[in-house]
Amino acid sequence: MIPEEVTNLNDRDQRTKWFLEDRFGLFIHWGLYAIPARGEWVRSFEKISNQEYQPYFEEFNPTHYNPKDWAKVAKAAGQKYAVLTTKHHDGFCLFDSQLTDYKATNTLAKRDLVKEYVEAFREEGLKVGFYFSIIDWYHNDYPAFGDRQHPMRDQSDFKDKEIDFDKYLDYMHGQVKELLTRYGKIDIMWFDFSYDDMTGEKWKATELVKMVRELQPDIIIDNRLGGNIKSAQPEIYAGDFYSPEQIIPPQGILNEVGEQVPWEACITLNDHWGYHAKDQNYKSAKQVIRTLVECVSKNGNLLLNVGPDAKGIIPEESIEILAEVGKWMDRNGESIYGCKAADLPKPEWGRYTQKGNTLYAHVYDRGIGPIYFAGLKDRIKKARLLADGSELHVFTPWMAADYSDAESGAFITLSGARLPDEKDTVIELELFD
Ligand code: FHN
Repeated sequence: MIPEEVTNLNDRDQRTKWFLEDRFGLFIHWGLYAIPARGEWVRSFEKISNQEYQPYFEEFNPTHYNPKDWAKVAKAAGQKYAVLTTKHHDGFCLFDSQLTDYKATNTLAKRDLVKEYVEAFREEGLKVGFYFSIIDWYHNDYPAFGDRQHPMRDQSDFKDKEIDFDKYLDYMHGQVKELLTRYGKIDIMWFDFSYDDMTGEKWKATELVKMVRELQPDIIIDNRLGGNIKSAQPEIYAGDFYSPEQIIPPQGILNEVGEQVPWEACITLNDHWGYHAKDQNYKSAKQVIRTLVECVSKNGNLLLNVGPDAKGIIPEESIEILAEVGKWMDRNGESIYGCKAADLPKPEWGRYTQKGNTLYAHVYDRGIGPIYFAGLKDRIKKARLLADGSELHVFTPWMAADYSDAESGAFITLSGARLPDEKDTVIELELFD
């Protein structure tokens, strides 16, 4: 019998089935911080008080916000789910919370931006997730003085300020309840983030997660409430997936007894989560594709971020990159969706992903001569170029016969000196049972 305070790993496996199928999602960081346009941590980095930040609340009016456009961009990119910041650390609510006046419906926008996001993304067939900051720099009862990152962390007039943290937790839990009862079925709850002693039961995390699971039994939760998702018996609040950030783990994520742990790397398209007007350091579509392949080749997901501007528009650079990724996904998505690591060492020329008896060779380096598949001699039933379905032949050419271990390898010759797709040429290999 699994104690109530421990995650039931079989239940977790059931909850995350769709997540391991979908593999690719869109992260959206949007809020008042799009106006100063220096990233979502501007309040902390520049020690901006609530009063100094208030003009952005008064001004916020995203006249061009149309989440239907956002949903179409995500769908065309091959993304299957999205996660929107319903409230970031600045405490501003994009949803019509009844627990605060600090919300989008009280700005010139006069709209429940979360409601429109949920409806638009569902209409395009994408699953919807909520990012929710458990940190709140606006709330009167959130610890400020001496905190690691609060904008007022070294303001002396906050030093002896009395706070009622339980009152803050009632507010925080109450907003989670609003989000999970007002917008229909929600697929992901993306809490962010625990630090120092602000972790686990400090947030009353067991109570919070029990409420989440009662309200939305199928929802999946990230691991940022605290606890140890890599334990053999993780706390009930340790989450359903591990959430590396701005990094791809060296290999898949295993728990302490060697069992796979679902994981999702969250990565920015440039160097910022929230809109930053001067940040033009965008990754290429090739980098994004290869990052996605690397995640899947290690049993993981990719949550790729965009930061819309103060008008509600996703930057053109982001849209162009996502569109190019989408063109590749149109032809090669089978090598991503529902795939996982192959039981083969990483080849020199690229990476493998696998789904059942079908192996996908992601060839990045054309090299010279035939492509060599170590360990696959006599195992390949047929080979096709995934993008166009064209037949490829598996045979050992005369010049390859000298390979010392040619007995265990297979060879496929690609015509020409360059790869058909320099970003990632995928060869579909149907293996014998
Ligand atoms: O502080 C946040 C940050 O602004 C951003 O939301 C990332 C995305 O995962 N999470 C926190 C930093 O780890």
